[in-house]
Amino acid sequence: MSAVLSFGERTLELDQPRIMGILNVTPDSFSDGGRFFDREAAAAHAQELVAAGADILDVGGESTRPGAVEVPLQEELDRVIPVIEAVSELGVPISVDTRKAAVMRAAAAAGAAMINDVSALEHDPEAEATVAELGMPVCLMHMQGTPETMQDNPRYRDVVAEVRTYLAERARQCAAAGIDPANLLLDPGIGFGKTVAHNLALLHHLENLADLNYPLVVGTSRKSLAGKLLNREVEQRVFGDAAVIGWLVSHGADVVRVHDVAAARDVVRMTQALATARIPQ
Ligand code: 7PM
Repeated sequence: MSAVLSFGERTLELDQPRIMGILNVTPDSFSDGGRFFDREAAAAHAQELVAAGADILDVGGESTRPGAVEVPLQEELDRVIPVIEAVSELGVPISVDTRKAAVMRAAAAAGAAMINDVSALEHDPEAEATVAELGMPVCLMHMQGTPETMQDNPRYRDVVAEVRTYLAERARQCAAAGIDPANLLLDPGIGFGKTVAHNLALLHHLENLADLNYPLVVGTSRKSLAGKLLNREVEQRVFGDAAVIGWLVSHGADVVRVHDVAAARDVVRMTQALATARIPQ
């Protein structure tokens, strides 16, 4: 039996790999010099992602790229809340990528239906209780260190075992804090305090994480994995990323978090057709 995510009256069955489209809310896409993201531009981009086959839209106003410093609360609110309001009527659940409880609350009030926290609800001491109260699905992601310094010298004794143990433990703690286990999704956090070798090991052993029996989210889109392995600039990573998505969905990923939704949709369909093929009678 496949898991089902429930977003208020809407549900999303994870009977096939689902696509989480990343909605751009970066400061360089701000029209007025940096404070308020252009609602029209966001809505247009969101519509494209949905038309291309996105099952969930992920809106994040906090850059967690390596070296990034924390965004002040008000600035993060100014970035994401107008965008969530503008896109929450598209018929697709909206996830908010944030580590702050106040942003989670405001995003939910603006129409968000899911929380995506790269700190697995550890950054803000109020986050666990907030998510328990909101009663929404939440993605718990593994990260070693903090975005500012995480890529300086990532080290593990056994990256697969450590990420697995961490995610299992966070799931247990979140359930103890009152979050319905049916609302938990797990994510190995590709690129978050990990070298290319660490990322490859996690992807190679993805089944190890899939068998924790929570829906598994994985995001590799445009990350330095394909960048370093193939020596490609950000805009030239589509084929590398497509290969990774094929691997992910044939090794237990339930949700792939991507920028290029149309490419991901095709890869998911082809991989599913291959994985479920039978000899015709
Ligand atoms: C700049 C560089 C901005 C990198 C943003 C990023 C993940 C995530 C991100 C992930 C989940 C990106 C990252 N990555 N949430 N948020 N899983 N659940 O490449 O892998 O989008 S931010």
